Amino acid sequence: VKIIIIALDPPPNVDEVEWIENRFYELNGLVSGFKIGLPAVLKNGLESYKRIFKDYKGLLIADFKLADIGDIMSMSAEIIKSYGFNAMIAHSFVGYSNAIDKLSKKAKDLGLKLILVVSMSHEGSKEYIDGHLNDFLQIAVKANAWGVVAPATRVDVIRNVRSKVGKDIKILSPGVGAQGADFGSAICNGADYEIIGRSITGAENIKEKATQIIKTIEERVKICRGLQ
Ligand code: BMP
Repeated sequence: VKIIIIALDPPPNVDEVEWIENRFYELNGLVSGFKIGLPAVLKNGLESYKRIFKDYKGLLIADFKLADIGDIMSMSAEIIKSYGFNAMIAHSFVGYSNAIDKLSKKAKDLGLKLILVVSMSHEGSKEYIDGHLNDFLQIAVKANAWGVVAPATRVDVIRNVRSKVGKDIKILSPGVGAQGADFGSAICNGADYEIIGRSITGAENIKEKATQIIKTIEERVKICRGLQ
């Protein structure tokens, strides 16, 4: 079972396209999918990524964290689709009416998976975002979201999300590795996927590092699920 999604965020001072292409070829058979964020596209646009990911059958997530009125997010969704993505991430704090409702309908029409941020992995998530977790989860359920993002750095939040959304919504969880949470901790607490960036993409031997981390996760999950 593939359980990780690679966050492709090229560091400064590299050729973004080459950096991504190299990591895609190294990792593509090992992982569930890839997530592309703003650092990858702000300089060079999306054109080259369309070529790199052409024919890729895994998850290809556009992580531009859309947060706008519904009509404008829907325009972005059309462009996201046209570049070959099959999933996109939006913030839920914009609310349902004339925002996520429209985006959700557009996602359905386009065949794009909609993933909503309901909590975040950094400290500041506790300042405002986490106080609205229940509201955001209601939006995710109403919008028929394919998935939600919840933090590996606070596994109590993942447990809470899982207890409220049931099994139907995927939980994608960043925060393991570079941000300090243990590999496997998110899945052990109810997440479906761990999103991993720098601890794999910054390694000297990317493939070896990914293989090692996946093994660590699998072993930890076996133990926490009581299969060993
Ligand atoms: P890393 O493993 O390098 O910390 O990468 C985590 C990835 O997850 C980054 O692409 C970041 O944008 C994303 N992310 C996050 O870290 N926390 C969140 O709450 C939501 C995210 O999308």
